[in-house]
Amino acid sequence: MQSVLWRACFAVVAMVAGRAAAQQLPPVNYDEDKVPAYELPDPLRCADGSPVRTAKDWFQKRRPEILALFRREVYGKAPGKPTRMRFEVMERSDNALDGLAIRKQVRLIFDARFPDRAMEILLYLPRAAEQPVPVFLALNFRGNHSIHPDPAIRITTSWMRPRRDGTVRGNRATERGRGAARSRWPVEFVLRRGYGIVTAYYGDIDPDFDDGFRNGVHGIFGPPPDRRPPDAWGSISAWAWGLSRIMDYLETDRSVDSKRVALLGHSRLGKTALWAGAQDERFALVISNNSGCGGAALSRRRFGETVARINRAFPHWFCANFKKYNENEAALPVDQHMLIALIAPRPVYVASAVEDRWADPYGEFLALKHADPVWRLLGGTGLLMRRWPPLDTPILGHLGYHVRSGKHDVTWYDWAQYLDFADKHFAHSDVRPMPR
Ligand code: GTR
Repeated sequence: MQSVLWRACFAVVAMVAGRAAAQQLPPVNYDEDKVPAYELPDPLRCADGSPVRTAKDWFQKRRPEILALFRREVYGKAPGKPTRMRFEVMERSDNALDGLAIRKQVRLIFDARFPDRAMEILLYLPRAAEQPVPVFLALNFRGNHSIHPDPAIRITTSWMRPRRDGTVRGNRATERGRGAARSRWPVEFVLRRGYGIVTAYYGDIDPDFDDGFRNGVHGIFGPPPDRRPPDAWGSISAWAWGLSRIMDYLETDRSVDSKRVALLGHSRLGKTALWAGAQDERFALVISNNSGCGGAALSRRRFGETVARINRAFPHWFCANFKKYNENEAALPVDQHMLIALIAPRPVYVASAVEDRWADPYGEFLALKHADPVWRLLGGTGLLMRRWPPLDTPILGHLGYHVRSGKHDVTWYDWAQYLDFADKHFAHSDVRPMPR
């Protein structure tokens, strides 16, 4: 009897050890002393070794080079603007939220041949505004109806991750989810500051699971799942592409000032906001909230989540080429400071949360710091602090930063800083596009 038990124990131990060996990932590092020595690629030196000395060198040579590297090696290449895209206004009220707002719900059909694959955009605009208003644009995780209890918000019918709290049943959102994410969306607060809020459910663009790229916009625009090149777009690229399509809509809406769109994203959607802002220069200001690995945090530090861990947990987020850098970050031709640099000279705000060690808060600050020379080259103020600032002490230059106390989340504190940052830049004329 005893020997049977021993054998069973041995088998379990062997199975666990075997699995660990197959994964071959070192333990997650949260110790600053164990961050490996690394050398970052220089954003201001071209692949051929020539230095970037002028705005022209940056815009005509180095920026396109870096953009191409991120497309090929990290996120994958997305198609352009679809030719058969259509917008339909589904609902509108000039007296929403007790008279504070105009509400619009617009259905964006990516391709008229696939009328069922559509994204619903929800807009709240301050009713008191007499001119086109600046807006905050951010995708949401749980459906448009989750951002506010307003009963008029349409509930998405797109796939949603199951949840035990009754807000999703059988992969479909339910009425119970109405307002469920409101702590992250201070709608009235933003409207009273004179900004609109624009949102859409990220799963309307591409459902967030690995289905071999059949559903969502990958299924419409290809490439076919069995013929995907290693630089084909992953889900982050798809969501970023969706943000550009929302911008296409905003450019047609005369109540919105499309030259003053602040793009915001949290976590995986923070990675997405940075990538969208890097590619699409129509976004005037970009905010990354706790975006971490593959977002604002430097990959080479291997602190918290690493390239290998993110690729294993979310094989559909990045392009296939990115897997070459699992446990091999030094071979990356870029690091995430260069993603931020692609947004220059437009203002960028990176926000960390000190307890969010998985996202490497200090690594997020360092990426911003190493992006700073590009703002300085282009005549911006850059980052106004060389050292990691104390907790809850925002820095507001052309580059904004804070490390908030608390956890991985979007809070009113975060929003309050973003509103101040947007006020500062949207009210001043010093954020005009640089000469080319
Ligand atoms: C985590 C992931 C992070 C971050 C986060 C989120 O599981 O490891 O990179 O994106 O999800 O988006 O909530």
